[in-house]
Amino acid sequence: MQTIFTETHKDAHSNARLGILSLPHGDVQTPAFMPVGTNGTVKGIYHDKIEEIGYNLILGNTYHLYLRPGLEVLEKFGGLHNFSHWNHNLLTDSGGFQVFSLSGLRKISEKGVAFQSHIDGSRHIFTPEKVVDIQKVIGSDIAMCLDVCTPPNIEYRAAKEAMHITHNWAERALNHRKELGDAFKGNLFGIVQGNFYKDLRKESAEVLSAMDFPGIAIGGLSVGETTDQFNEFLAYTADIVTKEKPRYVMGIGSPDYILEAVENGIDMFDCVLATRMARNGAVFTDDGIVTLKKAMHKFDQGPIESECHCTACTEYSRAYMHHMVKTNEMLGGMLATEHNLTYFYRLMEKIRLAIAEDRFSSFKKDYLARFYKR
Ligand code: PRF
Ligand code: ZN
Repeated sequence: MQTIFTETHKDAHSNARLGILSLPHGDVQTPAFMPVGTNGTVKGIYHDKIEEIGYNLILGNTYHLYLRPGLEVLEKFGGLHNFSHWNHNLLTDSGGFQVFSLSGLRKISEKGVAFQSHIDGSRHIFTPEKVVDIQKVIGSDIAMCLDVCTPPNIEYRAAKEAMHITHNWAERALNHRKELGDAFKGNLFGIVQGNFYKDLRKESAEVLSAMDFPGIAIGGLSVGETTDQFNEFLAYTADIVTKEKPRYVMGIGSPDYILEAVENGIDMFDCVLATRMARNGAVFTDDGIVTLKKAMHKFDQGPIESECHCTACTEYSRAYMHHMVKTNEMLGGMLATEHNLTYFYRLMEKIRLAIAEDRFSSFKKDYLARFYKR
């Protein structure tokens, strides 16, 4: 297996680390936040803008892209990079999570998962092999294994069974990936599960770490558990998962969760939070989340944030943003999206600088005190 990750610096007082992730469409500085582009587009923003902000790794979803536009279209265009005109890296989630959260009637067996489309009710089957094949057609730079993500508070037996199926699927996906050889340039990552049982988390982290994946994800966190539970299981699992490979926590993206993950040596994360909140007129600042809809912004001539370089902050007032959000104008959502993605990119830059200067823990403490002070 080729090494795609180099740790370039470790923080002196925590497990936070800097690294470089080498992917087919270029190197990515870590820790990295990845914007989510479910349907092959990050909602409410041009690809050019995402690139201009500095992102060179975004997400897509196998489940959605398989259903629409479908593999025939993607094949005809030679993959999602060409189809969507995105020339940087793409990571695709496997559908393991989306089938469970979105689709109707689903039946899971050792073989795979049968489900009904949330769009038209049509019936489909995902097997671990097929999901690798779909991600090959998409042309993913990082492909994810099909897994079984379970909600908190399920019984031990069910959690254990889901974990065993996930391990079995990981092995099959990896074997299939090897059969494809150089015909597929993407890196296949395994996913740790195990619900909220420590012995299962330990077993899953060890089993996945021992397998020949170029990177490992920790799944099944931030699925409705308490923050204390998230912190406890994140730290516990991260401590066991191999540190030789890039480590990705799936589906997290509030500043407090990102900082917690970075402190535990996590290199990558993704979340719809920044973009979804923007479409609802909620924008991130160092003093917390600002709800643009509120009447207090009606006459405010200042920008969302004076130190931000995004279009909203350099060209428009809070009052105009308030007006656009109140009138449901598309541009309001687009500008707020650009602001939030700019904010998260700058946050990651600040985090990387703090690690480089061995002051990550104090950065985290100061940042959280200010962000959550109200
Ligand atoms: N598995 C997959 N995708 C995911 C998750 C998971 O456990 C999560 C959990 N936070 C988000 N996205 N395949
Ligand atoms: Zn801004």
